[in-house]
Amino acid sequence: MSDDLRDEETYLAARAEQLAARMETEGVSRKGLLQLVGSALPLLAGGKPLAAPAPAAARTVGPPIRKPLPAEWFVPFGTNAETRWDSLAEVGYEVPNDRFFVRNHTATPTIDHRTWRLRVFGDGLRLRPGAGDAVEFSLRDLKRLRSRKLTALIECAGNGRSFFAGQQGTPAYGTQWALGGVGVAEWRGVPLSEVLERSGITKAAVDVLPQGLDANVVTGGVDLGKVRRPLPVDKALDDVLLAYEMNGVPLPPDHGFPVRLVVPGWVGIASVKWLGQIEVSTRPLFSPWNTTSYRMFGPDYPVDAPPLTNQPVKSALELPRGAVLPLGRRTTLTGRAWSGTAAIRRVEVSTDRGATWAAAKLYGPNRPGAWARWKFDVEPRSPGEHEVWVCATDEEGRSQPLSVPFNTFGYLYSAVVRHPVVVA
Ligand SMILES: Nc1nc2c(c(=O)[nH]1)N[C@H]1C(S)=C(S)[C@@H](COP(=O)(O)O)O[C@H]1N2
Ligand SMILES: [Mo]
Repeated sequence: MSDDLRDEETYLAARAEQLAARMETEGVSRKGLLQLVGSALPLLAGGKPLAAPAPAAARTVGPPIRKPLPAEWFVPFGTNAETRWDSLAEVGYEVPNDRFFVRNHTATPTIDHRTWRLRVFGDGLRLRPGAGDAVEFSLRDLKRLRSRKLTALIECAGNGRSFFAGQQGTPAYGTQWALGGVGVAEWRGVPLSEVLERSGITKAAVDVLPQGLDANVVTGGVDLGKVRRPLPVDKALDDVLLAYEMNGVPLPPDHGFPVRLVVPGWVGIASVKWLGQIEVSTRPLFSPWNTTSYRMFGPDYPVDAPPLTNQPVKSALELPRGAVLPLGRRTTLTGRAWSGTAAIRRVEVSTDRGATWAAAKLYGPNRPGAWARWKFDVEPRSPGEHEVWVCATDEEGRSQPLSVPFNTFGYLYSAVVRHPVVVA
């Protein structure tokens, strides 16, 4: 495999070709793949079998999410729960751990940090003679390495999915999140690059495959195995953190205790929780999470569209939908805006359904890979039902459109969200 695969674009193109080749060897035509995906049957699951099982055993007992989910902070969706945006009006730049959204494919596992080990293996490592077939790190080993703090946002690729139905009349398959599948925290841990270098990563490595210790994901009668999603080596060696702290305390069970990845700017699925092992490979790797899901499918996308990487530009109001704004009195609307690629340049607000826009005031930190807070004064003069529209633009000029092309799984909804309010 050529070194060119370390370059992200070449890499993605090569991977798309490999996917197409795999589809052929597995007897699935391009049209057939579309149909499969349309009916949400993850038949292309798998990829090559894993070299070895994870060492630490995880048990699952009790409810899928461990922490309390009070109705004033969360909207629950089975194994997932989204943060209520109106509850963020009261909090600072970071979302406190007890309000941070949870996205679990199965359930939060119980992991004993004393026996937990991170196992790094694969043909992309040069292992010391006599070192066996893998390098292992205990939690104590990781904590001995120099730590780094990283304020970063994690957002589910499906965040905002419900607006495909609600605003565009085309419901998408999956959890019907409003906008609360997102949060910013201050993470602390060890750069993934440090752990990969210490494990002996070679120049020939192109893909890194982190895998969680939570239960296998079974869907439609098909066992997809453990949650795992290949990361190009460029990204893995860039800004990815192996986090063991969230907002100054050990990672809570629901957020990946004892160690998770934090992959800044990328779709949340990249930030694998309850990390158990990392394969380092000289060939592109596949899993259901970069083949049959977390890619764009649908009539507006090519069948070999690449795996999703960065999140788009979005914004949200810290206000309940249908909130009552007092007639003739000044009210300050607040919210946040973010982009998977850059800091936020400006946020504009319209109270006349897009006819005119006015700039909101950004305040506080405005970090790439996290979010910017903003406020906007309104003094409503006509009673009745209105809408507040918010449009953010990032430092690279990406803006929120008024609508976005449909995709089957409803990923990356970045259009302006029309927020209903009542003036009375
Ligand atoms: N092992 C594992 N990692 C995982 C998941 C999972 O189900 N299992 N869900 C992913 C998805 S889809 C998202 S959006 C984020 C959510 O992180 P959070 O629950 O800490 O908010 O974790 C990712 N990491
Ligand atoms: Mo997600």
